[in-house]
Amino acid sequence: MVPVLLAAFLAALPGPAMAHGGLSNYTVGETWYRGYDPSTPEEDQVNQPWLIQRQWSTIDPLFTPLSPFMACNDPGTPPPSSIPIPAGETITAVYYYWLHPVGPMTVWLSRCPDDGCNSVNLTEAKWFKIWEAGLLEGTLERGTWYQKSFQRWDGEPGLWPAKLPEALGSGRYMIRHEILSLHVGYRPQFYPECAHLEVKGVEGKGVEAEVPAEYLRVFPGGYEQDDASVFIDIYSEENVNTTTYVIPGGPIWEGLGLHVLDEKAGTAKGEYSVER
Ligand SMILES: [Cu+2]
Repeated sequence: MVPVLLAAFLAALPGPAMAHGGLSNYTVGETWYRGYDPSTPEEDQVNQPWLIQRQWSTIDPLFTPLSPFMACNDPGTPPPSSIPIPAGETITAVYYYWLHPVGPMTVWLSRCPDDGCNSVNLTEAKWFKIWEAGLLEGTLERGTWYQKSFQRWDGEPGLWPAKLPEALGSGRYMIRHEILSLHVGYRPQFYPECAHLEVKGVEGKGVEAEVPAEYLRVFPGGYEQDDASVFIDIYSEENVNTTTYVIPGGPIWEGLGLHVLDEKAGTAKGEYSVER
């Protein structure tokens, strides 16, 4: 496990000219963990001991929830390392130049076998949602989505903190952050990225004990092909006065001691710097 200092990231940041985006890296406390960067040569990253994120080859989105890469993006190749984190701790996902304002954001976990996450067949992995945020106030088109509060035009990172459940069992997990952008009618854009976690939590708690089956989803398949929250035109006449939005993927199960929506996107300045 090789935590990378902030300075090393700043040297390797992609330029602001990108239209789409993705999850660059993660912080836990004051430690930064470096993710994959599609704008850096693959051979400089894939087998590096610092890599804790599954590989994603482009900042472009997936345009259908039926994509075989819905779980962990394309190609989703597993990393050599994982992020050590206690149950109940907050992990912050770091995005650069995130510009889209509309659509839900969700965080999911999948428990891996005891020998780790590398052998997991991603299209069979079972995920449970631990965090979500959608429309905060107002109408679909003119209201405020959490995603908008996360949008940054100044090149500063957008920070997305999410707390792991307190009663999570010890073991290996994948964490999946998904942004769904809905700014084009009936043309959803999915931006999933996954990292590997080594969670220190409740000892001896097996995979089956974690979450009831009805809360588990598999990707692709986790969203219905005709899900009205996915295939939606926020600008349509029928939605002019719509002030509610159901986040796809089903509810969060709070049986793991999770209290949702008590955290807002952080600001970049100072909070996470290791060089104060
Ligand atoms: Cu985009």
